[in-house]
Amino acid sequence: MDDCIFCQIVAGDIPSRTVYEDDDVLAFLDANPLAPGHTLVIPKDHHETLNDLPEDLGSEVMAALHRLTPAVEDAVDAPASTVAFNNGEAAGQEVPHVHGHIVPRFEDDGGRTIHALVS
Ligand code: IU
Repeated sequence: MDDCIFCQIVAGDIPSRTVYEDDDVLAFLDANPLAPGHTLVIPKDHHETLNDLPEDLGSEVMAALHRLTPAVEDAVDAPASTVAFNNGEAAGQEVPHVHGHIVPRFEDDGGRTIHALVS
């Protein structure tokens, strides 16, 4: 989709800091991180929400989240992370291209919850 910012990142038209890439999935650092290492994991193909995502591609995204979550935690020495999708505009999804958040969490980060992802 020409006007989708994440599709433009996939195409390389907008720079991002790539964390991981394969044929179907891209992971990159969030431009406005809630914590050091805040990473977004997206399917390269444009799908607006999880509801629109073919199951096999959803499995690819989940597999990447599964592999990347401990790697991101290790990279920033975080003991935990919040892993979440805002799924649809009313749920706080601002970019209409499916993306999972990996937000590293720390003992002293104020006990923020998943609601921190909803703007
Ligand atoms: P949300 O779940 O749709 O609310 O999250 C969108 C995220 O995309 C949010 O954390 C933004 O900081 C992030 N983001 C980005 O990394 N690069 C961009 O160019 C834009 C948004 I626009």
